Amino acid sequence: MLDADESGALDFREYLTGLAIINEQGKDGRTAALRLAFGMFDETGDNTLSKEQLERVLRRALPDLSNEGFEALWKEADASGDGKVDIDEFLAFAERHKEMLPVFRREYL
Ligand SMILES: [Ca+2]
Ligand SMILES: [Ca+2]
Repeated sequence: MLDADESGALDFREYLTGLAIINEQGKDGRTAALRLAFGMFDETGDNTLSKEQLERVLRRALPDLSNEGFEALWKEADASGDGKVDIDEFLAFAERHKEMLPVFRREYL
């Protein structure tokens, strides 16, 4: 199933540290850090996030997320509907869901 290895956890912590920093900055700062985060999430290096990769990220941020809730977020994130989330889709999704930043921070930092 999900490839929950140790390097994935470390990457996520780095991502959260980045989020904590960018939360105090404007959109440009968030965009730069979110690009870095996207690169860490994209373990396969093909510049897209699979559904499984995004689900792992969102479930750590939102432990109570239901399957239906995740499906709704996934459909929103994958705006083009091609089954992958590219960097532009990821940035747009993150900008619409800034409420997740304090959730990440409270749970993991
Ligand atoms: Ca990928
Ligand atoms: Ca897409």
